[in-house]
Amino acid sequence: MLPENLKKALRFYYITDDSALGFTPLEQVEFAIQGGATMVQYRNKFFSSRYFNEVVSLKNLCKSNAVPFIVNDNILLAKAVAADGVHLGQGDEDPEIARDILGSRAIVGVSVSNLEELKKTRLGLCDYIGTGPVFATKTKKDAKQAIGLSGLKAMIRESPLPVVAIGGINETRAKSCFEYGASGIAVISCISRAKNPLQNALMIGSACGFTSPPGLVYPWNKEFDLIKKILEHAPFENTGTSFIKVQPGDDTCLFRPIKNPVVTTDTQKEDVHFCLDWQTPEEIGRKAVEVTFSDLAASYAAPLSLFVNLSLPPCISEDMVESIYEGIKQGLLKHNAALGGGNISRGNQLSLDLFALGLGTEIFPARSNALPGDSLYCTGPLGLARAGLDSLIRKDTTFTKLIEKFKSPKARFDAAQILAENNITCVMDISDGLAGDAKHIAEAAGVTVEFALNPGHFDPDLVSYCDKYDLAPEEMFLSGGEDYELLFTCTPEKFEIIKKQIPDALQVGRCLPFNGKHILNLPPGVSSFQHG
Ligand code: 3NM
Repeated sequence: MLPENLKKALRFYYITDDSALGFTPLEQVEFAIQGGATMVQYRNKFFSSRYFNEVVSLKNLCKSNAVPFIVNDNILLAKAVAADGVHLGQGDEDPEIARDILGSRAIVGVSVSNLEELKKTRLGLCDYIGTGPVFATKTKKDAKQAIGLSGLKAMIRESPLPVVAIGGINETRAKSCFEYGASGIAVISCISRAKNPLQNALMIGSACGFTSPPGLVYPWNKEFDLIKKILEHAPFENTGTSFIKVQPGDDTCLFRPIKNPVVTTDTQKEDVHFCLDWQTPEEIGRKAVEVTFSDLAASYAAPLSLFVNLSLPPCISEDMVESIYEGIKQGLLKHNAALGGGNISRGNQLSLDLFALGLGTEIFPARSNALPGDSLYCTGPLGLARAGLDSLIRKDTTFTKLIEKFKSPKARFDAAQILAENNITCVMDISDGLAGDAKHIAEAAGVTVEFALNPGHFDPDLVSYCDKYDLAPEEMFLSGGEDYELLFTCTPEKFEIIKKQIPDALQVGRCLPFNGKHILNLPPGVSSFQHG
């Protein structure tokens, strides 16, 4: 999780009570989230497998409310329910094991009750510390003596990580903890054992500075209601002419006959192509449209219609699905395309399968049209999206242009139009990376592509990013995918004309008669193999 998101998530941290008489953990968490809880930890000192389904339901509820879900102590349970992380005590397993099993993106928290423990803890492997008890508590049987606000202050001063205050915290004490510099407060009994837990949760939320509690969102479950809702807002018309004769709602949709129909498909999968930690559901929807339409741009086809099959895990809320569709709608409106239909089904992972129909022209720019003597060009700088993704993985949000390029690529219809006007007949979009995509051209056209990169053409932000992390910009340029620039071939004379209209266009190589190898001049460490 990005540091700024983590700080927000730590603010109101609810921990489930394994000994509350009145309320189940699910009820407790519902109250907490309604009060504004920003993080939930499942803590059950009597855990056994009979509680597994309870943990899955809690995780689903949290995910549908975009609240990170952490498991106390039990790394394997965290892994089994795909929790967002784990919280470890001093006597629990080493944070290194948590990292090995849960990965670098997991949230790893650790309890630290004094400065000696702070020194001993491998903080570099952790994301935050929980410190307490700040005030006396009856909830944790083996709690140490309260450290008070002065103890909290000392810990905050020494800790390089955000500090969450825990132990005996109520609304008034929460405010004091924030005044002393805590990033967050963690509570149990003030909600779980309260006479009016919702009221207490709301008061804690208000002490955390939340003025309007978010309300509770339930995981989606009714496919047809959701489809109906989505269809109410979808664009079905292309302004001007409508190509769809019968709109979705029937089993199929009927198109008017068109000349040169061009068809393409794409898939966007959670944790492969996008990540809900980094991208909002709307951004995911918009990007899905752009990347699918990018294939149409590369074929000189105007987008007409998009079909979307959504596969949803149970933890996704209806709100999230509607936001994904809101992003899709924005993408469709931008390109004057219509929703042709789609389907929603249950799956283990959030994924979008997309299918697009476009109106082609008389020229179909095929990869096989590259000729020896042509040079190889792209319509803009490469490697930016890969560097943006890399920076998100490193939790470095300073390179906003690179991150933007990863999150919000643009299908280059503008450049495609200029290439079409210049009768360029070999074009493809760079989705997998220049090295691999150029190889597709070489193979299809039976030529050898010799790379000829000019380091002076590398984007300055890419260069500074690579300098910062000791990375090779040419490697990002050649193998980083998802820039969605267009790759094309033509004679150097024709390129002179095109360059005037697409000033960012640049040469990346030359096409030679096939000499036994499809690719020449690939720097060591860069592969033309596609990872998909
Ligand atoms: N850990 P309440 S105090 C789980 O000091 C826990 O590390 C603590 O519950 C620590 O909000 C505590 O009901 C119990 O006091 C917190």
